[in-house]
Amino acid sequence: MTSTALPTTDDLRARALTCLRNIGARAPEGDDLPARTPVTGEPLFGLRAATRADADEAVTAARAAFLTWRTTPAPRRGDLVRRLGELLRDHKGDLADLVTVEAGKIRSEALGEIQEMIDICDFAVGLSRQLYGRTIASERPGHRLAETWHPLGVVGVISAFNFPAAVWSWNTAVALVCGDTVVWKPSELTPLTSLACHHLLARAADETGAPRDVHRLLLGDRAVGERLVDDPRVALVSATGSTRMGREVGQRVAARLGRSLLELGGNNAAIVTPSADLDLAVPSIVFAAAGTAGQRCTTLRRLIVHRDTADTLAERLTEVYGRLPVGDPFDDTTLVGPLISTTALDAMHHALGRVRADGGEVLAGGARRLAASAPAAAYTEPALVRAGEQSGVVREETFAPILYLLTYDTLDEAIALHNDVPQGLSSSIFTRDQREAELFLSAAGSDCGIANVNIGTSGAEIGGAFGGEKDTGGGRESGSDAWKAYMRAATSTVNYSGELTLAQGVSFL
Ligand code: UN1
Repeated sequence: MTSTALPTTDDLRARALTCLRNIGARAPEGDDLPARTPVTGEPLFGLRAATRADADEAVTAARAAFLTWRTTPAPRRGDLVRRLGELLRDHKGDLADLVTVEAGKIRSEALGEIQEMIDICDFAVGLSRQLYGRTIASERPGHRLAETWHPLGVVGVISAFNFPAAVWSWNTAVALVCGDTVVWKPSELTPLTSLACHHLLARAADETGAPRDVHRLLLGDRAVGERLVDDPRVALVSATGSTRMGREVGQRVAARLGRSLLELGGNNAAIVTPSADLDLAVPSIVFAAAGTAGQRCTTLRRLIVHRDTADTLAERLTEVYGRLPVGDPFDDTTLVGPLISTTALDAMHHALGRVRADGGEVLAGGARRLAASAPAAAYTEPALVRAGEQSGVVREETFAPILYLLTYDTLDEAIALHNDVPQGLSSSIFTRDQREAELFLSAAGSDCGIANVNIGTSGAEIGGAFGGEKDTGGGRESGSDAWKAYMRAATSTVNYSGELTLAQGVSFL
């Protein structure tokens, strides 16, 4: 552990209350949903959990709000999101503190998460004046063919603990300017951050004259989420989490012919070629693999290194892994905060056990760091592992800081190895050879939704579309034209010729 002692649970409770008070959110009350902190692994407060009836009522309210929101001009809807962005700027420090208390992120990454929210608000405000449709050349004389994008309805957002605020904002800022209303079921592990976000949005709604019910929050367990998944009034379910969860959500929403947008597991890899600049690659790899204690969906989990470079790179990484400061995420010198729970730690140790059983070797890290003052907290050294050639564990996503090192001889082999996993979120290549980079980015290269060159797999900007293929679920959120998932297109043919001409040359009457 870093030299400073961990804060006490009482300190963390007081800190969370101060943040909520600064934001103006009401203090938590109730006893059926505990708010916890991974910093000490202990409970902070009891909260009141939503019931299934609350979920039904929230959808009814959001649906009613949709009927006025959908005809509010999009640039006026942008006013709400602009105000939200301003409030996020004003309360950046408080929100980041809540993220650190509840998700255990180090301060710099927690601030980065709030910045990501501010960025998407800016993006969405611009988007509110750019919801363009196309006109299409009609095959018939005196006809005009056009598409118009309309709001979709109520969007159910189900989000995960590891980005408790930013992933909500990607969905919500975009959905709101698109004219949708939102019901949010956050992770049970991060209720305080959700309360704060919801409160700021409600305040922005009051100040800009938007209906309060454009956004509803449901703090609750799986049963509450299932209500959103199965409710035919929820036009789109946008869910972030494990592949197992997403497979169930996707199937249930599809059974009622609803739409889903899934952002699920990743098993992200980077290829390091012989021409790579290792001074650039090493810090990029360590941030992507050990940052956020390995708990990003974009975390780097596999490093595919050319055989001639493998030993040098392993040595350099081992040296950095040996001095990564693990400990209190509020301490500015810490780079690796806690895992979310001891269950996550158990999963990590189980995976490392399988690596050893399959003939692999742990090159650095992997040991638990026990804090005497907080025995329930799950601190660990990130692990650097040389994986066995055929080890099945490498193909699975373990949501913890384990980086598997694999070697290759030809780039074709590296790309095949890269794509030989069920997931397809993020990827990168470190090379100074343009041919190698272009091949990796081509249709014969990475099969992921995100493919980078000379940068790690995590830490994407909001301007691009975010999401991945295969078991990652196929959804795209955030920037580019991801907004189209939150709207429906109507195609219109207008005949201004005074004559009936049928398409495809059909004659009738
Ligand atoms: C996630 O882990 O669910 O690219 C989202 C990144 C962040 C978002 C991660 N911008 O790592």
